[in-house]
Amino acid sequence: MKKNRKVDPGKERQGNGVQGKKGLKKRGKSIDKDWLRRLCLEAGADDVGFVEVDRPEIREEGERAREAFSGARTFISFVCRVGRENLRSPMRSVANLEFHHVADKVNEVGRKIVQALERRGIGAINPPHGFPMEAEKWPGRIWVVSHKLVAQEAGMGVMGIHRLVIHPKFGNHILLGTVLMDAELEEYSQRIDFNPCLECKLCVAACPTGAVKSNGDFDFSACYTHNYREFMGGFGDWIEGVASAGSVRGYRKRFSDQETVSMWQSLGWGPNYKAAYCMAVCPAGEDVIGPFLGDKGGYLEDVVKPLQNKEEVVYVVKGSDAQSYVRQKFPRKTTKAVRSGLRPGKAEQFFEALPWLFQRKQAKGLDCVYHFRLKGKNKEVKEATISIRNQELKVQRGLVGKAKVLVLGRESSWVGFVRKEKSLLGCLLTLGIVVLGDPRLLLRFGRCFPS
Ligand code: B12
Ligand code: SF4
Repeated sequence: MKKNRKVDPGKERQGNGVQGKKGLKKRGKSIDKDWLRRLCLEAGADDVGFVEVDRPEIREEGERAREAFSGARTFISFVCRVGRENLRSPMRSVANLEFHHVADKVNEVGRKIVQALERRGIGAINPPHGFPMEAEKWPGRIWVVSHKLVAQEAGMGVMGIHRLVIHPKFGNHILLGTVLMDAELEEYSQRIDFNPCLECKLCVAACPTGAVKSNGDFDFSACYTHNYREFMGGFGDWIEGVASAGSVRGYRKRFSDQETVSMWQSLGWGPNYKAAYCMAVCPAGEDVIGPFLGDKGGYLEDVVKPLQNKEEVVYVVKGSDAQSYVRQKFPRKTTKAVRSGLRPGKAEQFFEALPWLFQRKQAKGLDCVYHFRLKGKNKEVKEATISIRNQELKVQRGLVGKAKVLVLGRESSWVGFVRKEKSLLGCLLTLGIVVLGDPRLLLRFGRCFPS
């Protein structure tokens, strides 16, 4: 085993004395954990943990980290607290102010850590808290590092039913940051051995779209379509609405004056989230739990009900589970049918995105295996098996087992149809798409993935 030499990190190196990355690796320099922890807390973090980039549990994160910073050896995962009451206000401007402020803080703390490390000859980068992201990878993974997965490994908390990381002390009222560093530590942090989630399901009750399920499932499409209406795909849908409106009257028919102002506000000031109610209501965490344990009924009245009863527009995709959910559960909210803006550019993205778009309720009673065999531009064949049974979806690469429906054809035709740029009839007539099996089963398939 390589013997690591402990560095005296207290000393700042200057001018020519700064060690390059090469020297650092050659000497197998390791950093003192307590010193690094102090540095991060002084930079403004509320808690911090450290994970080796090649930890097998988060292999993909390690690979992505090296893509962004080839020398990456250690993840520094840190959290910054978010003001709870701002988040809980039914006034979203109040919540968004806090979100944006803490997001800036996370970026600033990351930057301060990087600068302090650099001054000591240690290379490091701080990927963004959220935005900007790698937009050219859209609609795939556009983020550099998954802060949640690293945070869990660093012992910063565990993802609750609502998929947010709950810190044992601060609860889920935190935003996360990660610094990638090219030095190693002698000792790394480990996951905490309990889940602070109480399984109280208040997040399920508060979510205006039904995205948070009581069994821990998450309807990505429902959350994304509403909460992110003024981000990425939602913004794209609005722009397409503007382009196709034809006239001022046409535009006004589609969009209210409030929507225009809201979009302007998001563009001018920074995109505004529509909800985040799951985060607002979560009572877990040592510092947070008191009022909930003291008076559960009162907590429900004061924190959960005002959000449930808020009169507001909820953006949903037509025919989605969210559309019927809002109508049933929230009589004071109105739905507006929009497109999510999530659409694939190639077959792989289509297969990859199916789990994010899958609408369980629409799949009721469907028991079918579909085979897709699509030919790409360079004659490359792209195959997948998609099974829907008991309202569960399974996507496998290649053609597996027997299928009731076989979809053959050109990748460009199928993707064009999914993107609503080509009609199915046109594709069938030109043999761009050939469907073998009961066409009604293909229609049912389409209804399971509205976008
Ligand atoms: C993508 C993303 C989203 C997506 C997906 C949410 C999700 N559950 O992952 C959407 C747009 C819906 C979203 C919403 C919100 N987010 Co967000 N988001 C991210 C981002 C960029 C990556 C998350 C991630 O790692 N996903 C992958 C895995 C780990 O997540 P998962 O839960 O297992 O997977 C689900 C989905 O992500 C999806 N999925 C899985 N893989 C992939 C791949 C692709 C390409 C896509 C599109 C989807 C997808 O399917 C899974 C099941 O439905 C991070 C920032 C970052 N760089 O890490 C912030 C982050 C997770 N978000 C955060 C916050 C605060 C929110 C919101 C509260 C936003 C708001 N202010 O309103 C809501 C809460 C929704 C919720 N309950 O999860 C915080 C969470 C803090 C915490 N305490 O945990 C983060 C860490 C930002 C930060 N730096 O603090 N977010
Ligand atoms: S609101 Fe309740 S169920 Fe949801 S994550 Fe928090 S503790 Fe868990």
